[in-house]
Amino acid sequence: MAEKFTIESPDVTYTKDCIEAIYSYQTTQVYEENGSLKVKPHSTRFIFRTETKVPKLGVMLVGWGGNNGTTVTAAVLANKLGFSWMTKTGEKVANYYGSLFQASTVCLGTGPAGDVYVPFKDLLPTVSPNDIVFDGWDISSMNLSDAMVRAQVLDWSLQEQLKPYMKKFHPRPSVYIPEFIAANQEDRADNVIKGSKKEQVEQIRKDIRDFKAKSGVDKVIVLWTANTERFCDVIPGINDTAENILKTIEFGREISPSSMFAVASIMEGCAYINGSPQNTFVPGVVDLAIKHKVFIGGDDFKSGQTKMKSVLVDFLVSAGLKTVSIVSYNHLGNNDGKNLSAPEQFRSKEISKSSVVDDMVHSNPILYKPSEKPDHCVVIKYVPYVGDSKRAMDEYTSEIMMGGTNTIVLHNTCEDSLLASPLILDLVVLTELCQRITFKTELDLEFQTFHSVLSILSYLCKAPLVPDGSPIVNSLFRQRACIENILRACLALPPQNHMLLEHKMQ
Ligand code: NAI
Ligand code: DG6
Repeated sequence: MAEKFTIESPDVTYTKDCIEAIYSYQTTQVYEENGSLKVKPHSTRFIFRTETKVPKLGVMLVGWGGNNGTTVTAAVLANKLGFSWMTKTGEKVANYYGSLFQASTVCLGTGPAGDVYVPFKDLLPTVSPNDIVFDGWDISSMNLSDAMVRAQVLDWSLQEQLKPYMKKFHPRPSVYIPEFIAANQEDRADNVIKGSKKEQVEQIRKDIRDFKAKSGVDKVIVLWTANTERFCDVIPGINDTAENILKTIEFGREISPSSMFAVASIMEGCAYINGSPQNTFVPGVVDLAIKHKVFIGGDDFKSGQTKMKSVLVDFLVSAGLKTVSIVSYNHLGNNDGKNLSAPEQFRSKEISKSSVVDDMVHSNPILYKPSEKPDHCVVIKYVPYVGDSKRAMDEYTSEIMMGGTNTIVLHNTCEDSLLASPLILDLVVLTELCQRITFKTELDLEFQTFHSVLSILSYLCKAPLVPDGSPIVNSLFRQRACIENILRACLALPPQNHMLLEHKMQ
């Protein structure tokens, strides 16, 4: 694939198959000596290699017939076919707004006329969403055209155009274990794989192979956008190691459907991403992914209220304002809201929505004592009338100078699935790109891939999954900078420093 620009540097080599970049990674090490802190700048030379051939990508969605599954499939079709449609406010044209890769830009550098921006997707060769082939599973047998109508997300005249294409898609039968999702979902479950857990996992693996063979895609990524499940207990002997999780499947012990999909994907060498909050990635699944060198990522798409929270609290705490109370209400009327009206499924969501300010609070010991945190309350209510148009109301109270308080109130209304769908595309595009990047320090003999737990996906997730012992970053702009700077490193470009020194001289 032709690059959209070339780097003129002795540190970058373009070959027929890859871009190789020598990159100087600058860090600062801090340690204590004789009661005082010593700070040492450190530089490590890395070599990054990026394969440039973009494969034909297949994406299998678990929960394909749901609001996100139908909306992302419909959006890609509408973009690919160049659809436009009339609404009461005028003509609308298919687009990928909300996607980091497709709709945001990065500053490459400065030209004679000022800063030069390119689409994020052009930094390195990436899959175009228009070329993704979709397939998937759902416990509801409804074809995707009817499921799109059921979802009530897209404008009617767009749905009319999409119907002939969408009705050709039929979700494959899936694993249904009633106690993991709300009891109110039972009447949807008419498309279920029969048999033991071992046979069900075998069937999922067969489905992946079948899709790959019939569609001719080069690789498959599997993504969970099915209902939020309850959390699983982590139990030694059951799900604590790769060996035990495989035995659990073999002997039909407790495992969630989402973990069964993760195991099947890993065994097929396919990356697996979790867009919901539950702990799919019990230690045994993580261990299995590491052993098979397969990427896993999650958890829970960071689409609206939480994205805002990870910007706002970062701003407040880094501005020296002590946020002391965060209260977040949501009401929504789609099937996600219905499922979350059950206490155990709500609890999974409450956990993932509540963890997002921890790193910001810990970063400021001037404001917070070691065990101190803001009060943080999350409420979700099911109100059928509002459908997918979720309402989120937030109140942030911070202590300001000299005993004052500052309360900020936000009200956010939007179609939930139209925020989540571009994230689904970014998750698979970024994961696929990472599969083509290897790197090593100049002291290493062999190139290596990223760690199986793909923490670079954090920007897109409410509760980022990171390798054991790695820091969890929730701050949205740090998460975005991480992606941008790693992609820049693959081109031997330094991180953006925003210093503009050349404009600060006499
Ligand atoms: P939805 O309820 O419309 O769709 C979920 C689909 O999963 C349904 O069609 C259901 O039949 C299916 N399903 C349930 N269990 C299944 C299984 N074991 N195998 C296969 N299919 C199964 O929900 P929606 O709105 O599409 O959301 C999907 C997930 O994404 C939920 O967990 C939600 O909490 C999460 N999420 C959604 C966000 C959004 O903005 N829409 C943002 C963050 C997370
Ligand atoms: C209620 O909050 C329903 C949830 O599924 C959310 O809509 C979804 O997780 C998005 O959450 P957020 O906080 O990223 O807007």
